[in-house]
Amino acid sequence: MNLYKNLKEGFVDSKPFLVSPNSEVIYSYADIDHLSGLVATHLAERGLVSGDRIFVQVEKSVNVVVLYLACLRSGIVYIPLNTQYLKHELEFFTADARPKIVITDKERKNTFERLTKTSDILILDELISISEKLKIPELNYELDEFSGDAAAAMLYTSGTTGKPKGAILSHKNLIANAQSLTHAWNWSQDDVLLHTLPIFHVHGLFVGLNLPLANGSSIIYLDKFSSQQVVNILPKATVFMGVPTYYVRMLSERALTKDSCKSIRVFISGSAPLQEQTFRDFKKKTGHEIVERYGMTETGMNASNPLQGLRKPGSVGLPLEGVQIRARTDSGHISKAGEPGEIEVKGQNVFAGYWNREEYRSRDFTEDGFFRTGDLGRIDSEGYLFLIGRKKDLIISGGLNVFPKELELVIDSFTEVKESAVIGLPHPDFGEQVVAVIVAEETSRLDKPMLINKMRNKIASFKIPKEVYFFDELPRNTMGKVQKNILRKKLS
Ligand code: MLC
Ligand code: AMP
Repeated sequence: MNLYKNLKEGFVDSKPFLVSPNSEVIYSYADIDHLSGLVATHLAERGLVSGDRIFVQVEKSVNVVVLYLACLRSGIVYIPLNTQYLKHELEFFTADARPKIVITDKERKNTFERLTKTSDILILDELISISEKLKIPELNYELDEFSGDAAAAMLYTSGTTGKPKGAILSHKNLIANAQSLTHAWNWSQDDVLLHTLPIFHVHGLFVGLNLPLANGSSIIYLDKFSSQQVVNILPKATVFMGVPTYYVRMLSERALTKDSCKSIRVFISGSAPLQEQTFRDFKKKTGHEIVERYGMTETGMNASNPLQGLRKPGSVGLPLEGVQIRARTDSGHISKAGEPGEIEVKGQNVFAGYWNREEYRSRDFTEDGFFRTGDLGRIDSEGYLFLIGRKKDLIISGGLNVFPKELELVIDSFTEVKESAVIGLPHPDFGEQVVAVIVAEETSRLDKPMLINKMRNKIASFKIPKEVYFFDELPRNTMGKVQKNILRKKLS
């Protein structure tokens, strides 16, 4: 089994694969197949073999897509990293994953040189241009077969301990997800996806790339999301997908009208809760009901509202083909219809476990093989899943995950701070915003700008608190645990 081989069955050689915003064809399917073959050959000549791990921290470009495909076809484990991650964060990933090669941009080369002495560090654009010079006839490159369980990619997701964990996604997992989504969203060769998401997360990488690839459809490829640009380009596309913040921002564009959305077959939202108000406002303005779906790094996509049939506002829909979803109450039994509980999922899409954490398997999975998601929800009598909260202490800001524990560890390391609590509060643009509550040492003169400044060179900027409050003490329960619900109530 090889995801690339599987995707390739959908390729239509003469068709445009990547298209620029002004409709120029960047790569046809034949081009991308040839070029990714050359890069795979070049990586093999450099000594990379299937199972080797490769770090990729680069700005979004067409070259990253080529690299991703080259890795898939040769079995190299692709590990994308958010471009906002700084040295302090990368230090952990490098030590944990021990990649054979780091692929990065010129500007980041120095950082990695200081972090690792054992990994080769290559500049993406140089790698691609050297590979292009190989001029090896494309048919010389054979596609390898692997076990379906072989790792295709590893994506870091943080945890309640504050330490990130590498979720290993196999070729089988990614194939299963591309197939179930093709079916659920009726994807076809005629589709044109307007792609504006970053490609270092599940959403933009696996949903946004694998689905068009599996179906030979085209992608209008933008380096980043801009509501104005998106609304202008919508008439050239048939599908748009994004996090709820994208839809909130698009709603403020005057050019977003029923007419500008005429060619769109489906708008898809995920990665964070879509407010019912956004769903309704969008329908009023465009005539379209956004299809909300539910996924996560460890599982890919699990559920989606249907294309045909009722799309329930506030619900993330029905289980995708081949995915089982259930809820488990606090007392440990499987929830009845409507009864809230922790969401558990099982299917070919679900990962096998975290990198180097086999000992936690029994905590992460149930005895009968369901993954415990840490999300709280209820399933109604018609099988629709409603997410109602999270068991895990997690903030999702503009579709990006921030784990409070990680920030609390950073803040508490400052000598001016006695203790801290980080919480999420509603935000009109990002859905949730990061807020820090600080108990400062008595003699310290710490204020918000000083704190932010100190955090700036330690953590990615999207994690930096948007608000900071100073308290004399934190509310605690009788067990000594900080009562974040009280803080949330007080500050909202
Ligand atoms: C950027 N900033 C954010 C932020 N994004 N702050 C909080 N939350 C965010 N999401 C900060 C930057 O650090 C910077 O701060 C300032 O905002 C401006 O940066 P920018 O890059 O110009 O921002 P912008 O382009 O407006 O980006 C916002 C965004 C982007 C919403 C377009 O964050 C985005 O594309 N989010 C999508 C993330 C995603 O792909 N999630 C999928 C995860 S997969 P400063 O201080 O430096 O100025 C997953 C599974 C699933 O969850 O189910 O899909
Ligand atoms: P990540 O770890 O980045 O993959 O984020 C996964 C988490 O995002 C899930 O566990 C959910 O908490 C959340 N999520 C994804 N899709 C949705 C959605 N449609 N509504 C609410 N939360 C979502």
